[in-house]
Amino acid sequence: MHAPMFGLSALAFFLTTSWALPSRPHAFTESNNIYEYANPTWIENIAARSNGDLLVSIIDRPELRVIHPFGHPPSESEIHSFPEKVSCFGITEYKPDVFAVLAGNYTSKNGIVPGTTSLYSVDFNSGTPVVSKIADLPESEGGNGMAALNDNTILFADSWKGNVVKVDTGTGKSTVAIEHESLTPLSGAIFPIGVNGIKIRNGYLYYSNLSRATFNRVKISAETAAATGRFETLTDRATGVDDFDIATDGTAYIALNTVNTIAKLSPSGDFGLIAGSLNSTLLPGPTAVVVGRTKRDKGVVYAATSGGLAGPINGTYTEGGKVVAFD
Ligand SMILES: *[C@@H]1O[C@H](CO)[C@@H](O)[C@H](O)[C@H]1NC(C)=O
Ligand SMILES: *[C@@H]1O[C@H](CO)[C@@H](O)[C@H](O)[C@H]1NC(C)=O
Ligand SMILES: *[C@@H]1O[C@H](CO)[C@@H](O)[C@H](O)[C@H]1NC(C)=O
Ligand SMILES: CC(=O)N[C@H]1CO[C@H](CO)[C@@H](O)[C@@H]1O
Repeated sequence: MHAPMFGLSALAFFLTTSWALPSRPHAFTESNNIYEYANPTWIENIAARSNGDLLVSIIDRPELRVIHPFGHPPSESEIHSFPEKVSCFGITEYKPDVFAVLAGNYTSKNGIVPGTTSLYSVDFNSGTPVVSKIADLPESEGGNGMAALNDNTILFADSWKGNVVKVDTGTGKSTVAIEHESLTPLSGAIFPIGVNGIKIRNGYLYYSNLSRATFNRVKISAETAAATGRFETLTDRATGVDDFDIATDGTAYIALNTVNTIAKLSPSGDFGLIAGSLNSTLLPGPTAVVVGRTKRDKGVVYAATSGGLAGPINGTYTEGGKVVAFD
């Protein structure tokens, strides 16, 4: 139960054989690498559009980009660059084909500049993406993962303060929605990052906490996002945990950034490593995960990586951030 479910070579075999199945024609290239950027490029977050395009945010440049995974070969381009910012963080869809994106000033050398994060809207409905600012967030230290409570309310994780903030997309007003010890950074941690990724499923807010190595959930109000139940830690073995996604069957796929691995937490509570390993170059520094949402990529889990910038493979190897698909 605690051990990896299968090793790297078994996974590679699984990937190459499953890609060749006729039920999934032309969906992907033979390789499980969908797209790899130049080194250095830290992909921070990933979200899927309803047409299958993958939106990725870059943390070492203030860019939101798009990868077309079904192309031959897959291609990518820039959606928007935020010249008034240094980095891009979380992405979440809050209305059909309208995404919220966080951008602010973060560098791996100096960390976050408190109060520099802003929330933007990126609307794809007219064909050409229309970018507008929803709100500046001067009271937050910085924003990270995001989830939409409804089409007028966005929640984001302030990883450094260790709370969850809600933003009214109409007025731009932001207020702290959830505070609890399990959201806070552990004092003395190497990375003082508390709540990291967040997702809302079946009335629960699921959240990871990097410095505490936990994956947690709490029942929240559908109107106010206030916690209405007890805070449950589902696993405290999520070393290096970053962002995650939850499939329709309730399985959570969780990026373990510093150990170069993707873990899986089943609805029954079984936790195991499913892809990558500490010294493998399959997934250097996975940061976020998204489950495919079209017919063509049903059952596919995409992982985005930092290229190992926070912790090079065997202490030396880094590469450009990439998006990898597995089944
Ligand atoms: C944030 O970064 C932008 C773009 O580099 C810069 O113009 C701005 O002064 C920075 N703000 C702070 C408070 O560091
Ligand atoms: C990974 O690499 C490190 C540094 O080279 C080494 O100490 C460690 O034993 C390796 N671990 C595994 C599981 O191969
Ligand atoms: C580190 O890993 C990279 C990628 O697998 C490999 O090319 C390199 O030889 C390794 N270096 C050491 C010192 O193990
Ligand atoms: C591993 C770890 O830090 N676990 C902590 C998770 O958060 C709860 C508080 O909600 C602590 O009690 C655990 O020690």
